[in-house]
Amino acid sequence: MPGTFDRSRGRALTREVSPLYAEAVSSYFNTRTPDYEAARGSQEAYFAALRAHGTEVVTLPALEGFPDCSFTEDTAVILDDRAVIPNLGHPSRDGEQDSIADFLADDFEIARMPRGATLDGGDVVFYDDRFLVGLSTRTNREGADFLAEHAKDSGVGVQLFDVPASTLHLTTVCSSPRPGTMVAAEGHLTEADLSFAEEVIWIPEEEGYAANTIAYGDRVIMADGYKRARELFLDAGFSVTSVEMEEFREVDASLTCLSVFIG
Ligand code: CIR
Repeated sequence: MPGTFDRSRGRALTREVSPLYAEAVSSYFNTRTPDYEAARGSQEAYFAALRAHGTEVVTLPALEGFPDCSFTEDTAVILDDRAVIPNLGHPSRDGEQDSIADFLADDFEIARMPRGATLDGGDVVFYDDRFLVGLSTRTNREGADFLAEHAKDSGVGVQLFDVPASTLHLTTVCSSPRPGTMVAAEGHLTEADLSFAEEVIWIPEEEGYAANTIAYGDRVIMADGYKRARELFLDAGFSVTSVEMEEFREVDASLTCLSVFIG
């Protein structure tokens, strides 16, 4: 339907964890050195969860010199037959998007951001008729405006949110698992922020990491180990698959970061 975000998840573009994973950017938890082998194991479990829900998982090799390269969500925003390719907001990550753009160029028209505009795909949450876009330490106004121009062509609106510097991305604190529904972490967003949604599942702040979900109809994939959030999803009529995410959380990454859906 024009003007409605397509939630189909036929193919996911992913990238192997970098052998330099121990050097991944980590601002908020940073309690120990991230472990490459453990992250690889979690990534395999994540791929298996996507495949179990019918997604074809396309995995590019790790990108030399980019410790965060497995977080492909940040490198492209897909809008119908167009891929918006941002300038990533962290200097150590800017450049990851080039090979993603090359890969996508076979199937998508590529729209590259002008210099000075920055955006991480992790600041874009897809809701039915709009993109929620976070203005954050990674995404600036020019980046959001560039995305908004392209979204307008597809009949999709953009609603901006201020993301405080203590939170990496907008997807760190919310997601939209099914039409009409938002999941959001308490203490980060307000009812007024999400007044457009028919239903909001509020996750208690101490389990806020679990507000980042990937869903297929009424089946939700969530991070493992968040008991209250799991109960809330079950109460809301979802069946639940969980994936161990601790090694990714260590570098501020959530479930959605590990893929960009491309069909
Ligand atoms: C970063 O700081 O850029 C990475 N360590 C984590 C990126 C997570 N990406 C995402 O939430 N979309």
